[in-house]
Amino acid sequence: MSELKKLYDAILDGNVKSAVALTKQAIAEKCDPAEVINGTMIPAMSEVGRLYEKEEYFVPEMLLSARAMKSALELLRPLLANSGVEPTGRVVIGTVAGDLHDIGKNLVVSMLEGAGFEVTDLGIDVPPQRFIDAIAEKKPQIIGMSALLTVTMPAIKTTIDAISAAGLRDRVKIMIGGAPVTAEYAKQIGADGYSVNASVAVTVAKQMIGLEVA
Ligand code: B1M
Repeated sequence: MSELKKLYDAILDGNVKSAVALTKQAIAEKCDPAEVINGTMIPAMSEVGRLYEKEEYFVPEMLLSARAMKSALELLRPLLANSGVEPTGRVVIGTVAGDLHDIGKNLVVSMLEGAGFEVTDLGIDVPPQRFIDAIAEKKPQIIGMSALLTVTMPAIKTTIDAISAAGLRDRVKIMIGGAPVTAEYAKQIGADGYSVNASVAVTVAKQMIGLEVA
């Protein structure tokens, strides 16, 4: 499909309307959904991440691109499920108990989905038991936790301790993030990794499951 470059640009520009129209066209033309995602959409989101790291894009641009990516992905996801394409990896993510902030976490979700991860988003104010139940149910390789308040940061440790007490700690890698969180804090409370932003989260997640990082 000659319009794939336009789809790439639509995601880069955060143009939801164009991204949806072009994806519908690709589906109508029977393009391979995996090829559209891997060859066009993921590279577009990688470019968004690169521009963000170079400070040429900022959070608003990243949010718009993430929204365009998500809208296009929603159209392709049912086709992918039927074509037997394996996800890059599985992640269960949530904002910890007591914390209602989800803008950053949602960006992390979109970037991970953009990189081909299957993400289960538990939402906000997630108690430890829901993470534990999701490990049993979804069998993720990675648990992601977000906290935006200094008063909710300890809930990350409480959740890690609860996962350990449930005997599930060795089944998952744990990545944490959020404005007050640091790499040092991650080490201190026994998380496996920390990410400063949504684009680095993809790199950290890939490293956690032993994938090569470009
Ligand atoms: Co609140 N809030 N807020 N707030 N809020 C902050 C965080 C605050 C710093 C504002 C301030 O005082 N300057 C302050 C926290 C102070 C502190 O504890 N150190 C604060 C406060 C105090 C509060 C309330 C207590 C206010 C009140 O009611 N008195 C209250 C608490 C509610 C609760 O959670 N229980 C509250 C409420 C709210 C709103 C509901 C109004 C709203 C949230 C809406 C929503 O999320 N749907 C809100 C907002 C919008 C903010 C600010 C303004 C913006 C947060 C944001 O979305 N940033 C924020 C001030 C600020 O940060 N400048 C503030 C943009 C987002 C893209 O960045 O979330 O950092 P961020 O995510 C980044 C990285 O951190 C990282 O990647 C993301 C993308 O690059 N990341 C991860 C995040 N999670 C990750 C997980 C990972 C990896 C990376 O792996 C799993």
